[in-house]
Amino acid sequence: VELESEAREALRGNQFSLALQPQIDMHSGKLMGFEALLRWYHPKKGHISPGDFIPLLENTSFMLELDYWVITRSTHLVRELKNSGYPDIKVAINLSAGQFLDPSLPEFLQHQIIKNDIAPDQVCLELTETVLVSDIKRATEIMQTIRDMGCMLAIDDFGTGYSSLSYLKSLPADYIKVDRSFVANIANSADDRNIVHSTISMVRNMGMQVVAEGIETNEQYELLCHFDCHQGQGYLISRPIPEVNLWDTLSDKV
Ligand code: G
Ligand code: G
Ligand code: MN
Ligand code: NA
Repeated sequence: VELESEAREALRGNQFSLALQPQIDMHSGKLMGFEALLRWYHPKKGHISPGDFIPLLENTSFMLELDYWVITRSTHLVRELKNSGYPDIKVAINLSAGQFLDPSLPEFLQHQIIKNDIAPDQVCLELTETVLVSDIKRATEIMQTIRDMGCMLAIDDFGTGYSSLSYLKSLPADYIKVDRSFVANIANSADDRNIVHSTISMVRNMGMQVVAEGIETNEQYELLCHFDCHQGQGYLISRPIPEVNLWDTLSDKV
């Protein structure tokens, strides 16, 4: 409760920002988009990790407000990228369970897309398996609504939850993000290598694409390429880039 009022204060005081982690096409190396990651810089406590504050805010009314701020900020960033000569870059936004089930989400998203004059498929929403299993029927309906608008959907942290393969088959998703705990061990664990390889084949056969998370070594990158993984992100490619440094980084790299 104390954290909630502190976080409200922080949003008003501009203590929240985004860090953008590049997502690339594994084969060409081309920059496809960025995952937007929330950052809180507290004037006294310094950086507070989302892993620490998001779970604590998750059941507060403020979490929704913060989530909508992330959407507003991320869609505006896509507009700024278009203005700066990067017309096709996508942004991937992490959604909390509360926001995904919030009835005003589709309309809010639609409004931001129109306001910024960006293409709906430049916005990808990342959902975790926990969000989905809470109410799979309702979740599937909302996913369908969002996809009908033309936005993209990704299943985040894939493999860490309890989802079954039959449920994967019925989900209207575009991307499956293989959790970094599997990627971390593909070079030294035959089991994890097999899991990742067969997940990629299966997802591909279902008409979806795989994004590998947490790529840290060349060996991991090469294995994933060899398995025909579509996209990847991780420290090897780039750490999340603070929004204020994004423009310098882009002009250096592209
Ligand atoms: O950036 P970092 O690795 O510290 O993120 C930790 C966790 O916080 C990750 O699971 C990530 O998905 C989550 N996260 C980061 N940014 C956001 C956000 O804007 N909204 C939500 N709901 N979760 C986020
Ligand atoms: O749960 P989610 O996948 O949204 O979490 C993303 C988090 O993972 C971000 O907070 C980011 O800082 C972190 N991350 C991104 N790339 C890597 C990586 O290569 N290695 C590790 N250990 N963490 C990463
Ligand atoms: Mn994510
Ligand atoms: Na993840």
